[in-house]
Amino acid sequence: MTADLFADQPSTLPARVVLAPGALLLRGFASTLENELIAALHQVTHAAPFRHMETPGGFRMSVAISNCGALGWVSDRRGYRYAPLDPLSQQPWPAMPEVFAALAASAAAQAGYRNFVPDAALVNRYALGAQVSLHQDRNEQDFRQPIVSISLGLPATFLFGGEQRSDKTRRIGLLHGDVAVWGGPSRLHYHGIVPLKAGVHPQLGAFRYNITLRKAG
Ligand code: MD6
Ligand code: FE
Repeated sequence: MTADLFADQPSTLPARVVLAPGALLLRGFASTLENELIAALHQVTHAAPFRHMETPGGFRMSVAISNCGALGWVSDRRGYRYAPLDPLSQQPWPAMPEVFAALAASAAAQAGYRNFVPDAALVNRYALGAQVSLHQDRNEQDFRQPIVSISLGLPATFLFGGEQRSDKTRRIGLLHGDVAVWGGPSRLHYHGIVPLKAGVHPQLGAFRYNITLRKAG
């Protein structure tokens, strides 16, 4: 039956999902660029290897991170912030690959945010069990600027809440090639990622990667 043949195809999911006013999920928006994105991801993380940062509270983050662009998001006992140098190498972060910036600008435009020019791309790597607990993204200078988030590799469940940590959360599956654009009235909404389930992705193995692009400075 036709319905069964196509039941697992992303094309049966809605192409655009409004998560909240200002927050839009573009299903498969990165799919045609997957090879370029994966090559750029490997290039960046070869130059600035994944590492587990320490939280201000002294915990080791389960997600491994890297960055590229003029600014990189870092965490240590002093807090969360953007820094121009990789604390491991004391060198500038690798340049932002053109494919990251171009995809981010085009996704942002789809959601109505024009002229988005990211200066920071945080690369997250999730292994089995890695998670990000509910948080707000508030280390950037200008909350009028959106955030663009690209999902690659294994699927994950995204939690999306409201302005208060205690607000009810919605669960959304994020798949390889999905792009979320996030800003405006929901820019400071709480969100997180539930612990990654086991799996093997044909190109990316046992991991989920997320590239989050921002105009941080
Ligand atoms: C992740 N993402 O998808 C974690 N933050 O791995 C985030 O924390 C996030 O996807 C702000 C906007 C979009 C995001
Ligand atoms: Fe976030």
